[in-house]
Amino acid sequence: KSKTTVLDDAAIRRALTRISHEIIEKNKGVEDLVLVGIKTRGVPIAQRLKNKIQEIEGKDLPGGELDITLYRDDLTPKKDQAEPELKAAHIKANIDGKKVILVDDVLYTGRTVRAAMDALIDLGRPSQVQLAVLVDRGHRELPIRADFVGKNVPTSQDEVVTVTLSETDEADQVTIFEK
Ligand code: 3GP
Ligand code: 5GP
Ligand code: MG
Repeated sequence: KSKTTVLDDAAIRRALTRISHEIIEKNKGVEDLVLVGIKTRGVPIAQRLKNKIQEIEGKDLPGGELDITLYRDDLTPKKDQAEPELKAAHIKANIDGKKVILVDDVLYTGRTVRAAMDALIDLGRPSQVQLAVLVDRGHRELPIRADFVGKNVPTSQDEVVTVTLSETDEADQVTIFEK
């Protein structure tokens, strides 16, 4: 099947550099920001943003990670659909009154982000939650949008977006192919 590259390593680097500048601009600095990556590939993306922001502003932001997994709700067997649920949260920073930036690789239905926001609100009371994603592939099922987007990639439901990163895979690349 044919695979199309939508972002190569240079394009990913440039997109994350731009998003770092946008985060700093939107927040008029980096005061009270906390970067939280959603596993698996949101975590290295959050780390790269953290490193870039450190380079630009000279400040080391607190970080954290959320593990959201697909959870089969046995209470509603009729609609056999997996709903994302929190598996684990590792956020050392106190998020009360902080501006939390959630980071993920792909934004699709929005259900993962909804579960992530639920988890955050259980952990404290952030003053704001923002969302940064490398790819927005559309098809939202909830009223969720990203504040920072690496690339909007219009897709059909039959297409799959593959994100590989040097930290977890062999190379930095975003490709799209038909299922
Ligand atoms: P990630 O944990 O690094 O984000 O969802 C589990 C993994 O499968 C994800 O990796 C994601 O990259 C990949 N994936 C590829 N296509 C899909 C898809 O259509 N839906 C979901 N939920 N994950 C997908
Ligand atoms: P959502 O909950 O918005 O439907 O999906 C978001 C999560 O599922 C992201 O963490 C992402 O990793 C994964 N995901 C959904 N669709 C895709 C896709 O087409 N490609 C990849 N790589 N991940 C996807
Ligand atoms: Mg992901």
